[in-house]
Amino acid sequence: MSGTVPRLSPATVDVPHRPDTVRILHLGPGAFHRAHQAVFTEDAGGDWGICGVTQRSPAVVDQLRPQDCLFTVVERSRTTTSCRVVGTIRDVLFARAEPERLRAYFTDPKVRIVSLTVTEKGYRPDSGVIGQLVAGLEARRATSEAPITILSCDNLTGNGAVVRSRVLDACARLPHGDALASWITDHVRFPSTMVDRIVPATTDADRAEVRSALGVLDEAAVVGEPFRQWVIEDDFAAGRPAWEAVGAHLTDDVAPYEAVKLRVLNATHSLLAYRGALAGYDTIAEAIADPVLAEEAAEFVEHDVLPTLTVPDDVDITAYRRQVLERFANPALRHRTTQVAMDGSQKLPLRLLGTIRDRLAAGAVPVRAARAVAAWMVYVAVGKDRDGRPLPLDDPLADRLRAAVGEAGEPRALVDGLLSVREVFGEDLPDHVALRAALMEAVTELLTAVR
Ligand code: CS2
Repeated sequence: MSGTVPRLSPATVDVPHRPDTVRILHLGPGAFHRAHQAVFTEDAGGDWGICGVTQRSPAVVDQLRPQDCLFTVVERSRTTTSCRVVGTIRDVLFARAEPERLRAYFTDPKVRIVSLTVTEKGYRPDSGVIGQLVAGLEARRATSEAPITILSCDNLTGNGAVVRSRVLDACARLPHGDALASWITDHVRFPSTMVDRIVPATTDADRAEVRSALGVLDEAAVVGEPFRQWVIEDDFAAGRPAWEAVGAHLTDDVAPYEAVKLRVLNATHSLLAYRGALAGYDTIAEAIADPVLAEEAAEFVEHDVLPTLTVPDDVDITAYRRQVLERFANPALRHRTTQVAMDGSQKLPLRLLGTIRDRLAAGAVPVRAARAVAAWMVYVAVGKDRDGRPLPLDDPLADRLRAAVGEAGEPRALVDGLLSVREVFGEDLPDHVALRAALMEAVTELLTAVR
C-alpha cells in the first residue's frame, strides 16, 4: 500500500513557513525533540532553523532527509487527534559519517545555540556527546570565536550545570585544555531547562494514522500529548528565539520547577513503569487504571515527595499532581511501561533517591519511595512479568546489574547485591538500616506476587 502513497515532502503537503538559516544545532533529534523544542521554535517564528545531529543511529537521517526534514506531530488527547506538519528542522546529519559537516556547523557564527536531548546516559563522561561538544567548541574557538549557548533539554537536576562541568572536566584531560576551558568560561553559556511533554515511541499504527489523515507516508512522524511545558533559565550568549511569546517560561532559576517535575512526574512514571510492567500492564495508562497502583502513586507523592519540595509560587501543586495523574491516564497515548522502565540505573538517582535521601535526613522512612525502588530491583532480577512474559533490561549498566543480582533468589541477597552498585546508590544509602529494611519488606512482597 505504501507504494501508492507519496512520501511527505514540500510537494505533497502545505508547508508551514520555514526558516532559511540554521542557527540551532540539536544533538539527538529523536521523537521528544521533534514534539517539543522543534514545535516551540516554529511557533516562536523568526529565522531559527534547526540542524539535527544524530549520534548513534543513522535511522533519523533516513527518516527525515527524503522529506526535506518535514515531519508530522500527532497530538492525542483522550477524545481528539490532530496532525500538524512542522518545518523548523532544515538539515540533519549523522555525526559519525559526516564529521566535516558537523564541524562546519560548530564553527559557523550563524549557529547560536547547541541544544541537546540525549537522555540521562548521554551525560556520562564517556559518552560521545561530551566529546563532540568539546571538539566542536575547540573548533569554534580556533575559527570564529563567536559566543554560543549549550542548552540541555534532558531530565537531569541542574542540567545546564551538569553539562558545563562534564565539558570542563573533559577539557582538563586535554593536553592544552586550560586555554580552551578559559575560552569556554568567557564565551559559552549553559542555561538549565525543565522540559515536559509525554512523547511515546512512534509505532506503525501511528504512521498508518498519519497516512490516512494526510494522505502521505511520514517516516518521521511523532506522537505527543496536548500538554507541553518548557522552563528556561534566561542566560544566552548570542540570542534565542522568542520562546517566551509562545508559552515557555523564562526565569532566572529553573531548579524548583525541575525538582517538582522530576520528583512528582518522572518519579511517579518510573513507579508505575516497574510496578505496572511486573503486573503485566503494557502501558502507563493501563497501569494507572489499576486502583491499587493509582493509590500507590498518589500516596507516594503525598507522603514522600511533597515534604521534600520547595514549590514555586506560581505552581499550584494540588492541581499539578492531579493533572500529572490525568495525563498518565490518557489511553490514547499507549506509552509502554517497558519504555519508561529503560535506563533505570540512570533515572533512579534523579527521580527517587534524592527524595529518599531528603526524607531520611529529616528522620522519616519513605516506605513508598522505597517500594518503587524495590519494584525496579525485582524488575531487574526477575526479568519477567507475573504472566511469565519477558521484560527487557535495557540499561547502560545492564551487565553490572545482572552480575550484582547473580543467582540471587532470596530477597536479602537481591537487595544487598543491587544496593552495592555504588554508581546508583552512592556510599551512603547501602548502609542505611531503615531503608534497607523497607526495601527488604517490599522486595519480599513483590517477589511473591511475580513468582
Ligand atoms: C519518562 C519521560 O521515559 C521516561 O522515563 O518518564 O520521558 C517523560 O515522559 C517525560 O519526561 C515527560 O516530560
